[in-house]
Amino acid sequence: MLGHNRKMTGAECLADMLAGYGVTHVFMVPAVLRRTFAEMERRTKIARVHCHGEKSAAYMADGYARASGKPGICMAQVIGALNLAAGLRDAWLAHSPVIAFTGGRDPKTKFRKVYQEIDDVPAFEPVTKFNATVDDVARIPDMLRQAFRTATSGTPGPVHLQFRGNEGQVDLEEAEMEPLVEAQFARVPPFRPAPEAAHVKAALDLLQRAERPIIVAGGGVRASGAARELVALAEALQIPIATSLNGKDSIPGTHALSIGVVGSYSRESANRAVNRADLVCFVGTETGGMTTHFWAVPPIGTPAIQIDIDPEALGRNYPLQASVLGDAKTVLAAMLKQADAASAQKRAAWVKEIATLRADWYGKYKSLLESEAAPIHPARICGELTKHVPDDAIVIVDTGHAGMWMGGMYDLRSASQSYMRSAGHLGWAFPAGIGAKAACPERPVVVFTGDAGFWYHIGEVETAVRWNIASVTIVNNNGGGNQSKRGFDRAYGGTQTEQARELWTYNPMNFAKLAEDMGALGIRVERAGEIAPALARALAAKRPAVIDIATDIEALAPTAVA
Ligand SMILES: Cc1ncc(C[n+]2csc(CCOP(=O)(O)OP(=O)(O)O)c2C)c(N)n1
Ligand SMILES: [Mg+2]
Repeated sequence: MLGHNRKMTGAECLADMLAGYGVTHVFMVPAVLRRTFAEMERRTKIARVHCHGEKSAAYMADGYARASGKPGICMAQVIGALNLAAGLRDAWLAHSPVIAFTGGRDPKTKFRKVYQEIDDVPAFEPVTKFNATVDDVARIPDMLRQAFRTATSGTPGPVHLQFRGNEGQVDLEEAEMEPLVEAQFARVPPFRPAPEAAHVKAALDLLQRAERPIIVAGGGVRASGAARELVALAEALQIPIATSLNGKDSIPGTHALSIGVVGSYSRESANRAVNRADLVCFVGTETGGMTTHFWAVPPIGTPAIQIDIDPEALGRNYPLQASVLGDAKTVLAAMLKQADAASAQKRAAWVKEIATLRADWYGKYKSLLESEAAPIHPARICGELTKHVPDDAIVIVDTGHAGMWMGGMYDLRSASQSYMRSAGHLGWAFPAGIGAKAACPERPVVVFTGDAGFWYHIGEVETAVRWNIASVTIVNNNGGGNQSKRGFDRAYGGTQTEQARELWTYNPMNFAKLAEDMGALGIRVERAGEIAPALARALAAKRPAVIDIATDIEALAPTAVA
């Protein structure tokens, strides 16, 4: 069809195409596409990272994708397919371009009770943008191109390809093929659709007329790489910025116009500011329950405008006075070009109010951020990370209390720092950190997780050591999943019984020792003053490191203000 076909095996074609797309690592549990792995070794430099579970392989691919903007590849044979599907759910929720390959049914044998086989395809449906089968070897090139095109285009997201044969043995067959790569779809975003001029003007007019406008920036800002334009527009017009958890790295927390993460896992100054606004400008956020504290912040009915690359996102949860369809970076650059900086004058009182909200928050939490308590208060870990995480670091955070502590209390100091968080799955952050470090070996990667979150995929310490993928993992070790404490208090009608703790606590554990046994650097921290030196030592070690911090099981993260 394209004129450069040649006879080759599916495995040769797949290996060449993955290398052509710039894939450096794939994450998997064998046995799937075995011949392709052999061809990768012969023909490419792709690292074939063999993991301890399909879910963590998917999380590594997800971390790889979010850190680099390049699709992350994960794989499973037929019996592991649903474990892999489970791992795609966070990528789906976070709009991360992960491509999953599985082995699957052969028409020659299906419905005959083939060993290990069920029909896996439907289970991928709710967690993918494109869920398809490769039934004929000659379809490998066009289906792989479609996988990359779909994963990276529009609002990015996961894709699943099931290759024929329980181990994807279709890769052994030969056909006339061309391993053509469309480099444009090798990373997010492949296109930057420009907005309609009238829509830009309408949104800008509203922003410039407003006296207390606020921007709520989401993950679409990071996918578009639009942080610079966002902050420049905010500065020109003097508009404060709150972010979703997924958009936390849209603006450094130390910036005077940054008011923090808004919503449920949030900073109270952000919720107060958003609820005081006379106009909310949503940029690249799906205005979901977590970001809006279930549509209470701001309340529905607050005047709103929205910028998004997905037309179906515009106005989904908040009636809009103006909507702009387009790539965030392109839209914000167009707005900046036409912005009337003189209009900033009328927002001087609002900016002062924001400064007061900022100062009040730091005043209220200073003693916790600097706490000398032993066992250590988790807020102190956040305070130390704000000060000591390197300028070019990627910070990766688990969910639950980890998401609350870090979302609310940690500040990025510079525009060159990145922040990624679990979209809801406990246990995501540690493997995601391995994937992120694989994608960006030159950048420091610092993971923050609770102990319950770390237990999930602790076997992957061995994987990180085997591949010398030197992420640094900080375990907020309080001996249980203490986010559950409040919920069980409520369930027991106020105060839970002593026995109820069996529902959410564990045996004490020294994760530093476990990490050392698996070949990583392990550092145990029991005094707040030891956190910064431990981080410095772990980052300098250039090998996988686990910092186990003994923290207070009674410390509960502040809940959202509405
Ligand atoms: C896959 C999954 N299962 C269950 C939960 C519910 N959950 C949220 S936080 C949490 C406990 C977290 O414990 P830990 O990681 O130790 O953090 P801590 O709250 O103790 O700081 C649980 C069970 C979840 N978010 N994801
Ligand atoms: Mg815990």
